[in-house]
Amino acid sequence: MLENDLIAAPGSALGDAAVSMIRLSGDGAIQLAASIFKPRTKKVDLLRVHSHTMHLGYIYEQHERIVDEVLLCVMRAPKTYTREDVVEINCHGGVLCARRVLDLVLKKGARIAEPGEFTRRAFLHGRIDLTQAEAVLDLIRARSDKGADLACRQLTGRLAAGIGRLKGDLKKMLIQIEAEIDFPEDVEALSREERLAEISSLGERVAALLKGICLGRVYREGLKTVLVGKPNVGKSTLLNMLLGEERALVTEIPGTTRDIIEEAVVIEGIPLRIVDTAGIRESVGLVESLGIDKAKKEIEEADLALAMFDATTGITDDDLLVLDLIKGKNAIFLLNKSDLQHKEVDLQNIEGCLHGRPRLIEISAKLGSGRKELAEAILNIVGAGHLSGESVLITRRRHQAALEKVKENLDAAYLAVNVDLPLEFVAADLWDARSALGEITGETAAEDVIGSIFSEFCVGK
Ligand SMILES: Nc1nc2c(ncn2[C@@H]2O[C@H](COP(=O)(O)OP(=O)(O)OP(=O)(O)O)[C@@H](O)[C@H]2O)c(=O)[nH]1
Ligand SMILES: [Mg+2]
Repeated sequence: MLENDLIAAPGSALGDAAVSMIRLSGDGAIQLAASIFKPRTKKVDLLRVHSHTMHLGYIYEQHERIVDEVLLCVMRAPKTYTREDVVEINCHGGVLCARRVLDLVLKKGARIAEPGEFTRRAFLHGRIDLTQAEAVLDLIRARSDKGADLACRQLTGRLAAGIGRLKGDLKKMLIQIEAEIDFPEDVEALSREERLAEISSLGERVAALLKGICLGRVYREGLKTVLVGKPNVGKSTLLNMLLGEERALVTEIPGTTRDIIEEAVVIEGIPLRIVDTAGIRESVGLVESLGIDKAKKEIEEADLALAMFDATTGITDDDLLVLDLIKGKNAIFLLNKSDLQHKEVDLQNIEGCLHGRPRLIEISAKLGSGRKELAEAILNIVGAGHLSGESVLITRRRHQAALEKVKENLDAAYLAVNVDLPLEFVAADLWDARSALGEITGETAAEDVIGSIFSEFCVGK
């Protein structure tokens, strides 16, 4: 792959639409466009037009055959998405027009872009850092308003700036330490207390960033939430209620749901991926027990379990199986069918089993009652209540892993100062911390990490 060779790709999804866009970037983009473009106004010469201007005209093949009427935008390096010459050809919508224009530019010498290659070039040319490239991807894939807001914030460089400030402060500390090592006579040394205070204040800032991780990831990926309970307790009814449509089959026969059903729903701004599962019980037929095995696997992978109990039956042996399965998981307990008569002893029974757990929320999945209380419980679990509008949230495991490394290195540096190890040791830990920060923004990230980030992109971005 050459650094600036000419690439092309559809910039919009191919399908029936009013307008489709083909984007070109790299050396010769404007020359190629000029060779297939005939302006409506004779005076326009694409090779000379100002940067960031639009031009109406026709794309044509040899023998003057017109391929499409287009609005063509010329953007000259370096003020472009990729920092290369970029041409965007807005042609008529529909698969065919875009295909014909794309085929023509490929025939004229452009190469089809790899997924994420435009954004990769923006990164390689220093226009954006790795966190901003990731934000582009998150924005495209956002599942909720909040997720999109977070991605926008990250795109403007908020996270990058925060990391930059940490890096700057680390650098100041390192300069001081190196000076103390190299010129002990000329430099006034920091006291041990001063140095410890500096390191621990940095450590606190990193810890604060790490705190927001769970929530950031939830907004990006959705909270994986599994509906679990014995057969017939009303899991599928609850799924349908939350979705507002009859998605899952509901019958009065226990064992109705056999396979996993997963749907996305946004509750109070929190995106959930809700999974309906087969009812859990002992001794059943083969197909149902396969369903139960799948349910168990889903429970293991879930961020949150909504454990449902039936007010009309009270706690049974099957409920005990359910309680056992969700041991140690984030769970919310729902007492369903509260619209029906329930036996008083049963409620006490269930609460007896839940000691130390949050309270039981009474709902009626059938009538739709208890939704507000359930939403509140979910907000509480993800900690969204403590989120201020301005906070920077970490959304990726990659960032989390790097920040944890930074924290470890800072702790090691703290310890080294505390036990009066030579300053060289402290410096080594701080350098490691700095390099871990660089992994987040991309300066010190390994090539395969960068590659795997861009491989998530779609073609044309
Ligand atoms: N009265 C009342 N009936 C309910 C309520 N929720 C569910 N039901 C009824 O209970 C029966 C079972 O509901 P489902 O949603 O199929 O139960 P499930 O937990 O998905 O059952 P399986 O798929 O067999 O595990 C149906 O007849 C529902 O109409 C409720 O809140 N109140
Ligand atoms: Mg069901």
